[in-house]
Amino acid sequence: MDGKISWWKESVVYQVYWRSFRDSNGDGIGDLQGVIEKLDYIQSLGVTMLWINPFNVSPDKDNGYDVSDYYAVMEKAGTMADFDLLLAETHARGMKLMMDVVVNHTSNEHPWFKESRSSRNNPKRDWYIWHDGKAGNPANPPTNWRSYFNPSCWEQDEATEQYYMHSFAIEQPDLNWANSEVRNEIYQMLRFWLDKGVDGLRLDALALLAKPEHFTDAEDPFDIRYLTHNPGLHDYLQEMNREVFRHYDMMTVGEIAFATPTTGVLFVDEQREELNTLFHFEVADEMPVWDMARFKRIQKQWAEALNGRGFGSQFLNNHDHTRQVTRYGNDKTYRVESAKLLATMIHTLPGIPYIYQGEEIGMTGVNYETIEEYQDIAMINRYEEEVGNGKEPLDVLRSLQPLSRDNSRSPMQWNADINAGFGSGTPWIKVNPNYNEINVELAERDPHSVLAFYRKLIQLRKSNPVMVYGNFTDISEDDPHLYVYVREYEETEWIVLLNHGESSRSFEISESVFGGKQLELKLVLGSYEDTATQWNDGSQIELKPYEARIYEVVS
Ligand code: TEU
Ligand code: CA
Repeated sequence: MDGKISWWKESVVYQVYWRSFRDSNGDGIGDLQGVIEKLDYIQSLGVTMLWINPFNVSPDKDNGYDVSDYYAVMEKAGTMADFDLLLAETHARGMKLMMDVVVNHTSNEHPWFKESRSSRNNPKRDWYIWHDGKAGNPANPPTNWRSYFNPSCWEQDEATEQYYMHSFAIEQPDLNWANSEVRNEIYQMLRFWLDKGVDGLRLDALALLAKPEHFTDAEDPFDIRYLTHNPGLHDYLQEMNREVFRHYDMMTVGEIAFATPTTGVLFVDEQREELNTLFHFEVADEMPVWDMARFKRIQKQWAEALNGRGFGSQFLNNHDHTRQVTRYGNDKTYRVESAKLLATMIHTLPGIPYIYQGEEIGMTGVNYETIEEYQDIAMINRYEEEVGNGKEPLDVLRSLQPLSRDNSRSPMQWNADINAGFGSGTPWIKVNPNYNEINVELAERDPHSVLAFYRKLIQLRKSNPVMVYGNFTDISEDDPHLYVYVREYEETEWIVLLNHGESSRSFEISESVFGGKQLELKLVLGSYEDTATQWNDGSQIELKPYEARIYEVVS
């Protein structure tokens, strides 16, 4: 990896889903003051940047991803003064702040949309995507396309009889990026926040900005890839870079659904001047359960595609997925061990590591008993659709629970007090009943906790550029449980050994990989306590269940 050295590549990002983090005023909803209260804790982790989910004014149909005023703070979150204080206090602690901006769509209550829908010849009509019914028949939607959250991405509007497009909920109409007035409004809005001192932008649903060239039926409407990666997308991003990004010392990360290594590199190739980094979803959206062979293939292909050209990200879940230890580890017998193993992997693979709040104490997914306890619009709409199609309600509930987005949205578990220390009011979403055993206070008292291990991993990254800039070589090939790879940078060579399995396994480090030299290894970090610090006897390395080790090659 011979790309340039940049501060943002050295980031470790902590994602704060503020409404579930800490409620400062007892109304049951987390808020910006709550984040401020916990900034010392966040700083104590060693992370360099916070990603704050959307807090702009919003009717909150999709937890803030439906914005009705980009220039103000929603009441639940607090005030603009709270935001300014959060930014200042974050900076005062030597950390940076990344905002989450939603530019593919607005809320249907945004004044732009209200104008746009008011008549066919309103000056803002073209700011959204309006179409007649199929073959001129107002009774038929223009195409058979689905949205992420509904059976159709089209909603007919009474006033004008036309349909508007919404890639997500009905209350989230898509902006028309082909219209330069729209683009300029968005650029101006981004500058407003960057001028305040925001250091980074996480750009929501970017793959969807450009719409399909032809509005014709899809062969398989369930394969919604047609909503993404359409012609014109890269022109918009290059323009956004020229108009906004390059004028600030900032970091950008694009949420790029359905990016493959081949298409993904086009967003982050340093020569192309679009984005700094991206999230791809080949794991979190597309790999429902742990699959080592598949995961290795994904990592290898991305590392090859990005090598020397651009920079990626590492995460196993965000606020849209179930928690990683539940989905990809073992959240019962090996909760602590598997949480440490997954953490080691995310922090040692190439790319910027993202920690989703609560992951650092090994929080687990939830299982609410009834559909009424779920809050997520994606889950609720899908439930209604399937029950409406005649399926057994309980079967539908059971089938949707494992991947429900609410799995990661239950309140942060601070201690064993009421509501897990989240706040005094009844939380907007139920706490996970396991908060008596899994919480920050307990983790702080235990030197072998998941939390203590995260702190060590994060510190390592700060003093070892090999973790950021090192080359990546997988030396475990197709072993179904062991993942072993080498990172190499200048004179430093690290070997990472991970046993993603519930029995002990051994690995022989073939010396041919290291040019036939007699290996001597020094332990950098191990997830079990009793690991010898030196290894030089040439025998196999034996790893316990879910054990993770990082070695430095000394000779
Ligand atoms: O998610 C958009 C997205 O493209 C999906 O791939 C997402 O990963 C999916 O919901 C997983 O189940 C973003 C936000 O992260 C999400 O919270 C919003 O609901 C969505 O955009 C609409 O703004
Ligand atoms: Ca509150």
